[in-house]
Amino acid sequence: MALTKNKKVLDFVEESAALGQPDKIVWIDGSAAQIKALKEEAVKSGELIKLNENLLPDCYLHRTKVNDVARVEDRTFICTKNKEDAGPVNYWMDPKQAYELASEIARGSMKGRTMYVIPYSMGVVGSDFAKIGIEVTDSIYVVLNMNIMTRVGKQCLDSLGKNGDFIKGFHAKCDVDAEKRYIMHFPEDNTIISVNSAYGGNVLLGKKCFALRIASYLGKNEGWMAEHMLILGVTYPDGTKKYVAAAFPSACGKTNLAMLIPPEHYIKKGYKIECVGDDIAWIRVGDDGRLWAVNPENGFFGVAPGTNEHSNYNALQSTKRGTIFTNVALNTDDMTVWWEGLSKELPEHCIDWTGKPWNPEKFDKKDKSTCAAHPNSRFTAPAVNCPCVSPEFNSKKGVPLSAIIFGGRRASTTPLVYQSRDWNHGVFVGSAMSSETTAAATGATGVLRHDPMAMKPFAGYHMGDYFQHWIDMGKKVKNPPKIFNVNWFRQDENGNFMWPGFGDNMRVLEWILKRCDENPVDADETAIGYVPKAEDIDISELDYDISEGKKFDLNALKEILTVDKEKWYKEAEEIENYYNTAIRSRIPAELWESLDTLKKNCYVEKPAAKKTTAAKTTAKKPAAKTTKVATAKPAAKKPATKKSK
Ligand code: GTP
Ligand code: SPV
Ligand code: MN
Repeated sequence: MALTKNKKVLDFVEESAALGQPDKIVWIDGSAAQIKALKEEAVKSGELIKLNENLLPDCYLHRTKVNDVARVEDRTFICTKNKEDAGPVNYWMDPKQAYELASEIARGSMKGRTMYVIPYSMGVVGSDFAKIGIEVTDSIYVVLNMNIMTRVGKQCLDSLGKNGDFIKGFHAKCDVDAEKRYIMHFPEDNTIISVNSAYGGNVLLGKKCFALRIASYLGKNEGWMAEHMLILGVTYPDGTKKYVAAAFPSACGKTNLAMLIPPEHYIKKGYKIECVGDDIAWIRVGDDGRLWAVNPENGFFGVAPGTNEHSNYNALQSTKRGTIFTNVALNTDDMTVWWEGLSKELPEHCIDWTGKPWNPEKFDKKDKSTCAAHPNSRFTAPAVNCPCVSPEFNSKKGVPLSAIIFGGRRASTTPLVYQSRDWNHGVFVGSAMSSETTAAATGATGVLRHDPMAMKPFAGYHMGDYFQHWIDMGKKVKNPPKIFNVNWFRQDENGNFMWPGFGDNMRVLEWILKRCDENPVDADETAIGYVPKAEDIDISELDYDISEGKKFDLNALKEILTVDKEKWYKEAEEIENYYNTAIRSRIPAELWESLDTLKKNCYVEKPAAKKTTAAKTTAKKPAAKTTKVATAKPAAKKPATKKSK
């Protein structure tokens, strides 16, 4: 029975049913009894495997099809009326064509099945931040995951009232045919359509589709921000709390940083880290002129491989009850789960993520095809399970941000940490982010690619406009957070990580927050921004072997704090190339200015280099955008030569 009188909701459900033609429609009210019954049904059909009730109470394993294990960026579309509004780094489809294509694919695909109607809220129901979505789906897996990841149930419909608007989400598994898989976004219609997938980010429509792609578009129009960021709180020995948000690309350490356990001596002094969110932040300007952030989600959809007691105790604890595991291995000795990195010992009797018996003797760490768990296998765990979940997790007004941190996987060039000179320069630093690709999306891994603000796959509109929105937001905040960049992934010549990472990232966080103090700790001004004096990062009681016989020490720290001007000049040229060839238009003048400064700062005159200095150090921006920049600074650049399109 319908749970609402909201005509718009009823119409959407009716239209969806007319398309999918399910045998039955079930409204999800979010009650424990209903969820329990759905779990039982999914176990019966084999969609879920029940795990050991004593060791992992109320936990289940789900395996997806082997062609359906990650987000599919090349099949993810932004469908705006004007192609230019989707921008150059998104895939675009004409909305009319997209609706037709989706209808053709989904028509009748729910025959013989049930269509579930999931009313959910991103954000605490009834708070200023909260937005309601309705997802219809023919997958129980989706219902159960959405029930963990978002706030689901009748209260969401109640908060909509008779007339309220919501984000429409239509999901149909169809045949899980990769060739006909489409994840479509219609920001101008508040609509999302997903067909032929049954995996995480492609089908849990509240997450990336709504809370980032649609929400970033809403945020631009309404004056707030939707970002791919964790949010954490640091408690100091005197009880003071400070909050930071950090944007790292997928599988680059957000969940880990959000839940970190500080080194022993910090804990003894009384430091504590609390997790507000591990993936998404919605950010608004508060009455006090600061930026305030909430995590709109209600659970964690975290990367399983590499998660263990030592690397991320809090995440592991979060998975101990009420969790759904996707594509991890099943330990048949005790009906628990396993993944690479969970323990040093390999389980003797295990079924791999594809459902086949796994032979530990054939396991080769370097060969992903021998892995028991898929590299992008995940856990869906309720946030309440997390031992370090913040008391502010359910706060309606969110938490005030002292710092925003950008970061990525960079084997070289990018130092452990540096601070931008100001907000606009910080926006430049975010826009210039590159990171090595990971298993979170289909395609090659380990390839360096530009991923501005970790939003390349998630900005629901033109990337140049997105940069402009960041610049504009800076003008609205009286007390903006300071902006930093970190890199936990610097490698030595043999490919060893030079920084211990994980809990030890606390040492960098501490420096970052000291830079946000009224009387900030000193720093070196370099070509790229402020870099710590090595002595100001606490490396006491640190025991880390970079490689056999090479311990991490002050010299190693100095090494990963160095800024190599030559490398950075190349980096600047690369950023310029990215601006010019990938983004092309709508890039704010302020970013060109920062790029010019970077080039100038890093230019090292070589004996062989003749009188080309000026030409070399001036960013080549499209002519249309130059006027402002060219007159902005006395260090006048040569007029740009490149024509804008
Ligand atoms: P998404 O959920 O895809 O957005 O990923 P995420 O950004 O939350 O990444 P997560 O914290 O799950 O970490 C992904 C991978 O990076 C895991 O294999 C971690 O073990 C590894 N990792 C995280 N933090 C660090 C670190 O500080 N150093 C190193 N070397 N590896 C890390
Ligand atoms: C990411 O890839 O950034 C994720 C996983 O958080 S997914 O929900 O699949 O997008
Ligand atoms: Mn993510």
